[in-house]
Amino acid sequence: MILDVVSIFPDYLAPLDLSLIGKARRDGLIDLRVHDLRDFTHDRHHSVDDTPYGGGAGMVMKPQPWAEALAHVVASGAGGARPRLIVPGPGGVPFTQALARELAEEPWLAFACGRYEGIDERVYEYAAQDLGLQVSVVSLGDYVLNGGEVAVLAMVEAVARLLPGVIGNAESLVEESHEDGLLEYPVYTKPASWESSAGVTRAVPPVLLSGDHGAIAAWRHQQRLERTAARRPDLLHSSAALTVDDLAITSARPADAAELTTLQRACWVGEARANDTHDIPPLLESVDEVARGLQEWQTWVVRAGGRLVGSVRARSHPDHPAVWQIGRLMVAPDLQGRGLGRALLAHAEAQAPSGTAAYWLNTGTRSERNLRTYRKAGYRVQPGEGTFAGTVDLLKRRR
Ligand code: 6GU
Repeated sequence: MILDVVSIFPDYLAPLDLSLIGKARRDGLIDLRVHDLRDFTHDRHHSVDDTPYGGGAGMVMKPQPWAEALAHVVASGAGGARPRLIVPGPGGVPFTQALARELAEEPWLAFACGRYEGIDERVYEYAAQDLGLQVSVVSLGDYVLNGGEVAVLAMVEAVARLLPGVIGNAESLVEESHEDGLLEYPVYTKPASWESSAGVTRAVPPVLLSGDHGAIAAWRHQQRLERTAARRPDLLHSSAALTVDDLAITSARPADAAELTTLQRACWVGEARANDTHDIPPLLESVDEVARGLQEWQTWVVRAGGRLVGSVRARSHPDHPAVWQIGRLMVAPDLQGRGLGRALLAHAEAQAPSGTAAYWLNTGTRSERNLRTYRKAGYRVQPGEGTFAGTVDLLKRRR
């Protein structure tokens, strides 16, 4: 990968000669070239900045040195190749592991380190329109640095370590914070029992010494969840982090009626499409009607990060008490396919009273996805039309 960095402080990038990144450079995996912006000035004072039009504090970087520097970088490319241009700045899109992975796929990156109040806006237009570069303004986070150099150090390290051969053990790239939406678990090494100078002895969590790999994996997963909840609760809301094991199924409360109404509408739109009708109660019910349903059925809900993401309800059949009716099985559209629906269904079955002989379900004749799920769970479609027009009933014997 080719990396060009333009800065008024080229020495700032010296740390990139160290450690794994320095070795990658020596191994030829990274070709890093640092350019001094002042080499592209033509006045006696090598000035790169001037006062802002429209007034205001600070100085703005002039367009001419930047245009020349970027043109110089682009001219070094063979056969029409162009770098992707990254401009570090607090006003950019967030730099994330996902963006690092994206940038690691690029053959050539150029970084333009701004200082002061920023670079004249026309430089961005020039880079995009005249030089034909894809330009991305990228921020490390919600705080302000004096210039882009420190950000480039961070971004180059995050990107370079993803390149094949830079890190010896590719597995260590996988088991990492931010690779799958959760923070990393705590780690320990020898000695198993360690006494600090103050005379306090601290032991490694016993499970890590147990040799029980299943128990260790479960403990680590739990630690990751607790850590993420404590330090980065925002990450738990992202569906990437969610698995069925992390979610508790609880009884619905009357106050859930409004959210349930929203969720069931979202979930039954697909049913309306598949069955070519809007005449489906869960699609049309008002909040009051959903609230009444909560009185007539036992209803369970699943929340993820405060958000209601799934539900199911059940009751003994009013005329056939040995039949346990299950209905309104729903999972938020963005979280389907993770086993949440199957877990809710199993929960509803497990709540059946002891006299139950069979579980009963009902779904649209053409609701292929539901039918597949229910068949897999052991339900069989009953002959003839179901309890409601355009539906089929399904039954599963209780074992
Ligand atoms: Cl990328 N640059 C500057 N100057 N300040 C920042 C930043 C970048 N990210 C956060 N603050």
